[in-house]
Amino acid sequence: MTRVSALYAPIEPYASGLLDVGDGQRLHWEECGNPDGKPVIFLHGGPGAGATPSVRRLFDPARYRIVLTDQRGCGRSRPHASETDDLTANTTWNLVEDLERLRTDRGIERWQVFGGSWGSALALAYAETHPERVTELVLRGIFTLRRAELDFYYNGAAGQLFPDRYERFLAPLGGRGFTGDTIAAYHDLLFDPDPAVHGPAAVAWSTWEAATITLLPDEGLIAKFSEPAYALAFARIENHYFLHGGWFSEGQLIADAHRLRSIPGVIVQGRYDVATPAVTAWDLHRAWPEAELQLIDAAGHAYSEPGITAALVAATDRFVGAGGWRPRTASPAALGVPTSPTRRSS
Ligand code: STX
Repeated sequence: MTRVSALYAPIEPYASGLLDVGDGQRLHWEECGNPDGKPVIFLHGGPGAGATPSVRRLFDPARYRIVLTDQRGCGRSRPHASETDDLTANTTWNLVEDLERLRTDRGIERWQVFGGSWGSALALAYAETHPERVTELVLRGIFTLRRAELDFYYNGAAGQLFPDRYERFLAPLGGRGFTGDTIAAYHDLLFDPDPAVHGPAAVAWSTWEAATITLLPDEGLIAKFSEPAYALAFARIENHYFLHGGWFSEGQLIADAHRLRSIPGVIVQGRYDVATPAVTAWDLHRAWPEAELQLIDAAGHAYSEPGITAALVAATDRFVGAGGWRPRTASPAALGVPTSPTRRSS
């Protein structure tokens, strides 16, 4: 039977729970697919976006043991960042430790690490810290939180491509005349105790992202990101991480990419990604040439972009299917050749 979508059929978890990771934090996790399959951990974006049921479908459920978790403060993890403004125990390095706790708690020796956007940053931070625990890396929409990346998206450049949406993003800061650092200015609004201040700011912050991460507008995504509690947790967590540069030294994730060299990797990047422009994927590829870079010509940022979904599923299929498969080394010159994700049948 030929599948119309590149995604596998929807599935439900066979196990789930809340893991106490200390600091008063409980992390929601779930497992689906095949309990005896190849382990993979899915790392969601934002940070603060939570894992959605549709991402289960990126992996062959007959061959993968698929682990999803909601990172601290979001999704079904508790406390939810819409209910607390104390994010002191919510940093990249807390999340890296949480992944080790979850891995050992689930009895997993090594796992594939799959992450998009912020999830790619967390995947890199985790793999550079614990490379021996990572069987492969599948990364999408590469984000490393360098100052230029944050400035591009939040301080004007992306606003030149989306002037209508950027004006709405600037509205809580006084409108188009605003000239400071939007990340710092938004921090004051998002952590203001008055719901009349933090509520509209959270929706403006979150809908800027929802409106700019797809190549074509996705009204359903914008509506989801406008929901007040979702928007507040998402905006607070993202802002907190970006204000602190992810607790990375400038350029750290790419400078330390030499630690990944023995890990098979695939990097999937949309050509028209406005949130995490392709230069970061390119810089990562330069630092880690053994990984295969696939630049998808007709795609923005989101994993739901058709060409991106197909490339990601092809990557997870390859890593689970062919024993001994190794990525080809893509030279920059070879990347002039467009990648054509193949339609497969099942
Ligand atoms: N945030 C980038 C990020 O991680 C600046 C991200 N952007 N959109 C997403 O994640 C979702 C696809 C999870 C909505």
